[in-house]
Amino acid sequence: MSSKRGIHELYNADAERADKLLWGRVTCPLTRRGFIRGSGLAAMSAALGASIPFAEFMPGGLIPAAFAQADGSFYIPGKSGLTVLNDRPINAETPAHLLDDPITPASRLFVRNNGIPPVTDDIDPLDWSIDVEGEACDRPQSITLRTLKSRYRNYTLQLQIECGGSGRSEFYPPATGIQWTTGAIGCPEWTGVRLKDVLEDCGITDNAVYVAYEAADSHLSGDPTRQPISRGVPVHKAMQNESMIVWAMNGKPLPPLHGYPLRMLCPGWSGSVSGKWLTRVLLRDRIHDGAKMAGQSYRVPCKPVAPGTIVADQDMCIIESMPVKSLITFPKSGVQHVLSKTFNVRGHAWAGDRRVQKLYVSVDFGASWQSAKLKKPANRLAWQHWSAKLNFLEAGYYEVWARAVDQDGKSQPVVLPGWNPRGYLNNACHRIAVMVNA
Ligand SMILES: Nc1nc2c(c(=O)[nH]1)N[C@H]1C(S)=C(S)[C@@H](COP(=O)(O)O)O[C@H]1N2
Ligand SMILES: [Mo]
Repeated sequence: MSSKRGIHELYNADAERADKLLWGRVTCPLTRRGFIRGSGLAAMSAALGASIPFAEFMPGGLIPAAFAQADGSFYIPGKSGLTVLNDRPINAETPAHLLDDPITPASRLFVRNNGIPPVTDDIDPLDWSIDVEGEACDRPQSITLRTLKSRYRNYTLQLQIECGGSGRSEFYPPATGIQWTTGAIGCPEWTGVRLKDVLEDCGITDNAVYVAYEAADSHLSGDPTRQPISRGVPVHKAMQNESMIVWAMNGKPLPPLHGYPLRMLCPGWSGSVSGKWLTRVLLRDRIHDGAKMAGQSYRVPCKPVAPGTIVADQDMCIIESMPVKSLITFPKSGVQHVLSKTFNVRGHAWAGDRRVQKLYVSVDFGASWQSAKLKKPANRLAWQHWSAKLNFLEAGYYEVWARAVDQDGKSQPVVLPGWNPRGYLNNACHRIAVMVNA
């Protein structure tokens, strides 16, 4: 069902098609010369993290050497092991077993791009500026990264970011959009300033309703008047201590694919509200009406519907907090295990805006559950680590299932949650296969 494919597979099947899908590169049938320009070139540059002076001579149908590993597989520079999804530009997710680190390294954070990222290899990041303005702003200002760093208190927090569509591939009838499995989630450590400190400094007024971002990436159509995405959050979410403007991830400048040099971060909500390559912060006196705010984008039916129902736009409500979820990150699904030994299993759990209260595991397809050890988060809105020791009574095929319950008593569903037209918010239990040998 899934249209997901490793990029190497994509190139093997049809290199020219792969080229076209990923970079919009067209190969001339006579000369075998590839033509890459405009947005495709920008996409490849963004993936490489540098401009390509001799791009006009680059042959078509070749995996750029920087993307090809010694074993013949493909990776996005700095993204070894991620699954590249069949879409343009780069979108990639992380297999569950590669999310085992307590703090997600940059190399293992999923990538979700709605447009073509800006090429930023030549900029001086400290000169990058954002305009803070809008109907609900008394003192509009243009603020450079240099000023952000010095004028406001700096904070470092570990915060989860998850795409609203993570898990989409499991819905039936299928939903259009990137066919994420479980890997559009990560929890790095971020450094920046509180959004609320900036908003207060810029004179946020009582009529403020929404805080939104605009960014430097460009629309896939190439039309400079269109934005790929411009979303936001209600003021109460923007004013939380964990809503930030950040310039660093895990102690290093943001990687180009993750918004270098500045991004907004409103953790716990759909990742789409965390604008990368930030250029403007808008204080709106209404619900923001930027790209991908209206229609069916990042919305679910206000009332549950039967699978396959066509829902009118006015009956769709904006997604806010993500639901309770968990992952089994160790061992990898398909592991072989010796019956006499104890089986150690672990992972993370998170619950959008809320805390995770309990984590249960099952080895009998959910007939019975036992409590796992669950740690506190490093700080509010960071995922929580869990672990359990299990024993099996006889050899055979097992599945280990994990199920988290949040502070409000809401549990992950064992099967799928309510169907919705765009396939958001799938928080079904994660499971792994285990072969127990005598
Ligand atoms: N400017 C801009 N910001 C953006 C996006 C984008 O395409 N452009 N994608 C959004 C979506 S849908 C998600 S899920 C997250 C993904 O963040 P990441 O790529 O750093 O993991 O960024 C969000 N911010
Ligand atoms: Mo997303």
